[in-house]
Amino acid sequence: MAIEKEKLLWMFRTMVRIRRFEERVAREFADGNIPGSVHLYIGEEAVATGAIAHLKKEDYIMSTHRGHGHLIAKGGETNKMMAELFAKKTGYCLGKGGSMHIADLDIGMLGAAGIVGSGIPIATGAGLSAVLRGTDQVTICFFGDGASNTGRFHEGINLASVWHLPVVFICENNLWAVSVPTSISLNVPNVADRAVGYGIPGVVVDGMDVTAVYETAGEAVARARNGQGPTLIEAKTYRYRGHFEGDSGTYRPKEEIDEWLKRDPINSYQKKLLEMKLLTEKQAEAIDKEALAEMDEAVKFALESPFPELEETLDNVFT
Ligand SMILES: Cc1ncc(C[n+]2csc(CCOP(=O)(O)OP(=O)(O)O)c2C)c(N)n1
Repeated sequence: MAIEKEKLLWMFRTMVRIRRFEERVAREFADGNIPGSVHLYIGEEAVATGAIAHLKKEDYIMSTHRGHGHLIAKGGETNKMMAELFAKKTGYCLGKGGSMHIADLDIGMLGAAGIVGSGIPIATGAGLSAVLRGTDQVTICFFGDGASNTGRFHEGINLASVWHLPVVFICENNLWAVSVPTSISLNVPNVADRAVGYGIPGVVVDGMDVTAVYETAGEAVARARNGQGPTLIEAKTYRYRGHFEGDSGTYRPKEEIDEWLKRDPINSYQKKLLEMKLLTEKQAEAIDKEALAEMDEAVKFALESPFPELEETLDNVFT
């Protein structure tokens, strides 16, 4: 699949922006500016980027507790996301939701999801709604390897399969669900192997290679848009940080971490673009500088924004 230069550069810029956003969140969390819990996406940037690169604004994504990268790739605002993490009134949920409740319906981002696996049936529902309304909207559903061991995985994918819904299920297999390795939680080599039980295609892709993700997701999105039903993609990837900020991650072998660090999705993609002469070192530096400035601006916006007023505590609280 030939990829246009503009798209190739968008993917580079998007991955850099996600990385710089997450690094800044790590710093602000350590400085005590972010209450609650945050789960960072560093290392997994190629998955959201390569897949969402195929979506239109009106298409949907369903995210997870590790959702900042998904929102950025779908076109979300880093100012509003940072403000939400800082619990400020200008944030996506007016400062009351935090990292795991961010949604942006204007760009089809249906929401992060703190309950593991809960996004899977929601994505199936979004797919059903597109069919009932007669639109060609596609939904991409992101979830982890841990989520693939919940009942919601079976229920959501089975229904999407029997109703041929336009949903692409993408398992971000980073090998660990908190401290539980897939070697003791899965009795098949790949999560994608489970697709056979639903009669849909199951594909494994290198989640550290954004162009590989782009190609695999492209076929799945096209199938979904053409009424051919769902696909289960498993992107093999790795989270560089602990499960959440504050988790030292000592349960993971150092050799394993080192191996995956060598395959950094941004470094390897930058190298590829330089070799293809689609990017110069100078342009790469400029993109990085821009991303750093964007995150400075996001933090400034968050710091300068007010907290919600006490009288607003129960506004927009439904349950
Ligand atoms: C239903 C439910 N059970 C347990 C938890 C606690 N928990 C939060 S994240 C997580 C692991 C999720 O692993 P995975 O789906 O592989 O995603 P990853 O964190 O690796 O991105 C667990 C067990 C939860 N939030 N929801």
